[in-house]
Amino acid sequence: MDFKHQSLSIENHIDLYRSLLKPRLIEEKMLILLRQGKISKWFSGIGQEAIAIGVTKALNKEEYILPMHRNLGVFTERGIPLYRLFSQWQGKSNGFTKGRDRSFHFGTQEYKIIGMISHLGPQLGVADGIALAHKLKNEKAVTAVFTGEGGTSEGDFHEALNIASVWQLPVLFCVENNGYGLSTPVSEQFNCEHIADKGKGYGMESHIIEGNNIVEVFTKVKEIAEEVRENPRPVLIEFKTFRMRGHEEASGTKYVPEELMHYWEKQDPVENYEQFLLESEFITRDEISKFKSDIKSEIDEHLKRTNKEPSIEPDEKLELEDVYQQFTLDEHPKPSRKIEMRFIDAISKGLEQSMEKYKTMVIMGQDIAEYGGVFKITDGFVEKFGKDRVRNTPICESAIVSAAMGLSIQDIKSIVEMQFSDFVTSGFNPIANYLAKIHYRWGQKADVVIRMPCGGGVGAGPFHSQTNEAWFTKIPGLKVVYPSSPQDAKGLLAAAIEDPNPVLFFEHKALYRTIREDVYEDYFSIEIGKANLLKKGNDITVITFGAAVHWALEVLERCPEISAEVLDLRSLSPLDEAAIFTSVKKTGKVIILQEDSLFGGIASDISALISEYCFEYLDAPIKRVASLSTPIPFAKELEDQYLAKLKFENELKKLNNY
Ligand SMILES: Cc1ncc(C[n+]2csc(CCOP(=O)(O)OP(=O)(O)O)c2C)c(N)n1
Ligand SMILES: [Mg+2]
Repeated sequence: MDFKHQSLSIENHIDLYRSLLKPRLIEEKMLILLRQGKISKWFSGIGQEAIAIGVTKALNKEEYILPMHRNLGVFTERGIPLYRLFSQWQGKSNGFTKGRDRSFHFGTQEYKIIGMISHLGPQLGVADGIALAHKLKNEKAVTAVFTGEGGTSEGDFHEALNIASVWQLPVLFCVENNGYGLSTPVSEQFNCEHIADKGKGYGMESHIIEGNNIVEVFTKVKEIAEEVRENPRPVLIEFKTFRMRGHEEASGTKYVPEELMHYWEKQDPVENYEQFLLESEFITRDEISKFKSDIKSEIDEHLKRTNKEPSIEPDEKLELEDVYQQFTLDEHPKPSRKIEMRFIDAISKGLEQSMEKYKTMVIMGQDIAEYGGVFKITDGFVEKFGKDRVRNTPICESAIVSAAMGLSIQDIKSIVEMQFSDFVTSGFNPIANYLAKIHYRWGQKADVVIRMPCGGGVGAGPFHSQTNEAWFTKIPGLKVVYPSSPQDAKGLLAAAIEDPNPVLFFEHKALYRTIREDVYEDYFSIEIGKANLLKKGNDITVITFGAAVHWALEVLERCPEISAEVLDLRSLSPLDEAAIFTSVKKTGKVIILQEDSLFGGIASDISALISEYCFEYLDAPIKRVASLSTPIPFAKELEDQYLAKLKFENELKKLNNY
């Protein structure tokens, strides 16, 4: 290993060495604690420290780093007090997640570190979003994100690199190729010689760096970072290194051939550098001992502090409160003038007004720029707001949702348009695991609205007709809004955008051009979580939402003899339980109508809530009416049979006569 470099003074070398030593010594201590059962799991970075330290040193303190599970050096190099790290690993309240998530699964805005989620890949797209924010704000900054070579097999890697290249985002994609992903050797992970070779396929510059050589890592990454700050673009960097211990401590290294282990033992980044410093007479053995004992006393002192900290006292109320960021809607003068709008116009106008209100807000989606989106909702937006803010995306749902997360980390609101709500499956992972959980985990907001054009009755078959709200209503941390009228759509969309929490905003396609009403022309908002009593009655409560609201109203028009209340939920999470209970207690009979197929839909939970809290008031069994338990079919005859719409009248009459 060649550690000579003309740009480095002796002081620089010593500084690099001390930094390199710290994670090594902390780890050695942690391995002891692990054996004593004092910490839960440990992902060792022994042998790979030069990468985390070198990259972190090459960046400015205000530039974001997104580390992985072996990157202790990122945390130590950013100067996080050790007791806070120890508290985090021991699940104490002084850790970064108040005991809610383990090991390196946390971020901190204070130190500009955005920690991973277990799923690995989404980190890469989040880095895209952070870098996009720098680019939009004209800031000269790079963002570094880490992944292992195993993680590069995930679709997120491909999507994130592709987006970064198409948008020329200043991201350093740092791949630590340590030979194994758990027990899987690189030969079973990918079929090319170097990961760096993939850069070409993305139209991206790439480099191979000797990852165990701190001098090479630091000087090369510093040079690349300096260039990227001036000339923003993504760079793929493959660091060749090796994982010297098991994937985590329990999993061992039996599957690693001995000669490979021996080869890499000789490449140890700390020992080799130490040897070089001694041979160059930059440092003496006494100085090395002193550095080591200083670090060891720091570790011991901070451990004592962590150990003195009491264990967490569980507080259910606090846990529930932290799932969402608390907020109140902005006050606006109530507009007076209403004009007739179709559902689609209300959404389009609402989006436009929020784009005016939030000057940095970005909309991202497929074909939404010049083309105006497949439903023409953002038609004309490019002319008004420019292409920086109205962004066509490649077909990369997952990394775009992750990028929206990255924008939120940089305090920029964003809206992601799913072309059809059905396609959200391709972006499900970051929604369910990143956006939904991040506030609870470490208090970071995910200020993203995901627009979901959904629903059947349009003859579009199983992949363009689903109403998939139930996939999200069961995930704490998400809000789910589902308006049925233009006025609600406009007001709730404004509220969803004001809300710093992630909101899934369902827009039923069949309503876009069929439903019209007078809507406030100027900006206004409607609080999320409040149902709307559309029709008063005495005998039956009809609970529904979305297009089904119109199905119910149509039937009730035909059946004037039935005195029914119609409760339009508007928001499914949070759910207006109070409004549901009030109406059911008044009428004593309830029918819940949902467009989705029956099992596991929101109707089932509403039914459970009513039986639990209103049982004594009921005069009849609760009735759920939903679509057939098949995928939604294409042919009109089959779709009519599938949808709950035609079943509703009969079931309503039966319940009325009960
Ligand atoms: C989506 C997903 N699949 C599988 C896993 C389980 N898993 C966690 S880490 C890991 C190996 C990662 O290998 P690599 O990216 O090379 O990183 P390394 O551990 O070698 O640093 C696996 C399979 C996971 N966490 N997430
Ligand atoms: Mg690996």
